[in-house]
Amino acid sequence: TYNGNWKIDRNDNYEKFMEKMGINMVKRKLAAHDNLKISIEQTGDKFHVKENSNFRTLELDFTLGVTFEYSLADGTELSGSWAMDADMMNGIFNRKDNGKQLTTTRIVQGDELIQTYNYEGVDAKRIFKRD
Ligand code: MYR
Repeated sequence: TYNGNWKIDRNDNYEKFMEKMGINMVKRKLAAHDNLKISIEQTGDKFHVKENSNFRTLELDFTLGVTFEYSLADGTELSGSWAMDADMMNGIFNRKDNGKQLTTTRIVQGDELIQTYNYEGVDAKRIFKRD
């Protein structure tokens, strides 16, 4: 289950990913140590997510398969949706500014939640532990 409180433990290739996203170096350095915590409450196909980091606090609701809007901490706006594929969440989002696609997955493996990201051929991971 995805339910619970998760805090960032480590990143893999996240700075390169952010660079591909066009995020400047100062912001990348800050974002690599953002102390991100996410809290997930799933009820059927509905999710309530709380996000807390050095940058911001926000809460959002989404339903699997239903398009919603999401803004990154730097203001980049995305539109897309999550789907559930067996035990894995698959997200397909598009940037509103340039139309390019960002894909993301979440899976719980052991005591870790692993989120992957892909943008324009660059992959990254953020790995969370239960908080
Ligand atoms: C959620 O389920 O937490 C909200 C929806 C997440 C949408 C996709 C997030 C992509 C985040 C990419 C971070 C990139 C920073 C350059």
